Amino acid sequence: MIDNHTMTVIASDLVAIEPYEATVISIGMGQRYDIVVTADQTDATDFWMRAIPQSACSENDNEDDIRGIIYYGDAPGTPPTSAYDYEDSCSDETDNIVPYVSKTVGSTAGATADEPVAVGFNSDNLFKWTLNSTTFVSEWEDPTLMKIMQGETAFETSNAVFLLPNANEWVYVVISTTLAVPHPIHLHGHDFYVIAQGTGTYTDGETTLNLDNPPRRDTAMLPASGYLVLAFETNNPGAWLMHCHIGWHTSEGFAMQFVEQYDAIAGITSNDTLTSNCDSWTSHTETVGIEQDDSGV
Ligand SMILES: [Cu+2]
Repeated sequence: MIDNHTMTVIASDLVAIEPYEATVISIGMGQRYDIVVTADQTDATDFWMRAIPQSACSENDNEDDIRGIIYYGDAPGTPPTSAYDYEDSCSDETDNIVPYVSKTVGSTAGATADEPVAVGFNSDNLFKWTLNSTTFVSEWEDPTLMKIMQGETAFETSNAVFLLPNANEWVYVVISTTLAVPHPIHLHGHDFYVIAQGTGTYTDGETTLNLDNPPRRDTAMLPASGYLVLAFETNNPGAWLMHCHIGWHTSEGFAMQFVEQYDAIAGITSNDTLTSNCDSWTSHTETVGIEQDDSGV
């Protein structure tokens, strides 16, 4: 928020939306908003811009002091302004977001990924997150794209691969949790459609899906003790990671990957670039002595 100013929000995660006015925006980790602010105030020349960690989903010893100064004129002074009221929740802006270019989601999915979230200790007594019972571990020395380029089709369970072989069909991803912890869910390779999001239990065929121009973005909140249903169309071949955007959750295995249109990937991937990137990484890890001691993401 910027004291005394109203923001016009024009894009969420770089997707243009019907502009809306806001004094406060709830931003989940990994989310981005584009805003327009008009410098039209006459009561003061210095204003606090505030980032306030919401206590419902974070802990921060400095929560009142994450601030900057917006000033009119040549030099900043100490702002006399005070903050807008806000609701301390971990909610998303979903209800405000209407993409400018309207798109409709297919009413039937060619594939559905059911991904319940859980947490616990693994056989090595390490604290791990799981999606559909799997804790993700990447193989730095043999990454998914490399396997695909070499024609390998058998992935380790811990690679947490969900295969989407068919082009141009709709995929629904149902992510749910019974734990009272919200998670910002981020997907690479697509602007996904947020077709359902709420607290409680998602029930196939009963929970209402919003297929008519829903928010389209790449990070959305899985509410605490709730569900998030995403959709995307398999129109972008690749190996795409989906993960929680809380860093230590990802480190603890909260990730999976979609291998989309396996047969089309090799034809659009430069083996030289991939090999040289991987070689550089391998020699860097050896030179610096980096050990992979977590999921590797
Ligand atoms: Cu998380």
